[in-house]
Amino acid sequence: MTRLVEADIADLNARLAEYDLYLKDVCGTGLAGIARAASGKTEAPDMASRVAVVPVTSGLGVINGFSGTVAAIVEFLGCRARVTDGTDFAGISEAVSDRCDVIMAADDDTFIAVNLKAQLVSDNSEATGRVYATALSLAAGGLTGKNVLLLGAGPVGRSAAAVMLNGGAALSVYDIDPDKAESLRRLYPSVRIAGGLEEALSSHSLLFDATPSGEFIHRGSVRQDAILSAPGVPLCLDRECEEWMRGRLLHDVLELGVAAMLFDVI
Ligand code: 2YC
Repeated sequence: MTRLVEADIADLNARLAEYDLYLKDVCGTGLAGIARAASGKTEAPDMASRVAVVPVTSGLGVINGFSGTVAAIVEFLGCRARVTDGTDFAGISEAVSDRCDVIMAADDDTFIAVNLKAQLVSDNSEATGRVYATALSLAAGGLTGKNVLLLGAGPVGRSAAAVMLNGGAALSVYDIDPDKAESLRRLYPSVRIAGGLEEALSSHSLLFDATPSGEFIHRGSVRQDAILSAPGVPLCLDRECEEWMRGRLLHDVLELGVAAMLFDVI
């Protein structure tokens, strides 16, 4: 996953309610509903769970606003959340002393949610692929027998592929690294490898972008009826195409992934 910068999440908290309504419009349910569907759980989530978000200073260090934004998303979803005063292991110690149920924390490579009591863990890349595939399925009225084009066969794309194939999709994959596309096909032999990007885009109305490339898809390349589920950061569409696809585009930089991680572990 691409490393966020402060500007990516600056006004995210203020837009949560509006984004939730947008998701309800596109998918028929909002952030919590999509995340609960993606968790595959039938029993009710424990909304009394208390969540601690622990800032991590390793590697490139803390991203201003990251922990606070994660906590705000968790609170929007209905659980109590706080950012620990301490960072790293001091923060973990504080979370346990405060009897928090769930710890959420991210270093440069891995972002996890851990339920200490239930001994459950959720990884952001796996959860993000799964929740965005669930959102595409909800927006499309199911994927059974439908052709879907997956752009990007990395960790998020691989997780999404599992869900979409399990949902009955006929999946084609395009990756600028042919070895990555080929390794996905070895994992899932029914997957077809798309030859060229433009031809693949013009022949698919269900699209999934899990690439870290930005603004490489333009309005002329996308079908009128296309729906795009795009966890990839930055967004794969140029500005004009993004506007044109409003109402048929699922994209954010943290919200759906954090929601999925929470409902995976509570
Ligand atoms: O503030 C902190 O605690 C930092 N250690 C957080 C670093 C997060 C790095 N990862 C990312 O920016 C992206 C996120 C979308 C989640 C996964 N990768």
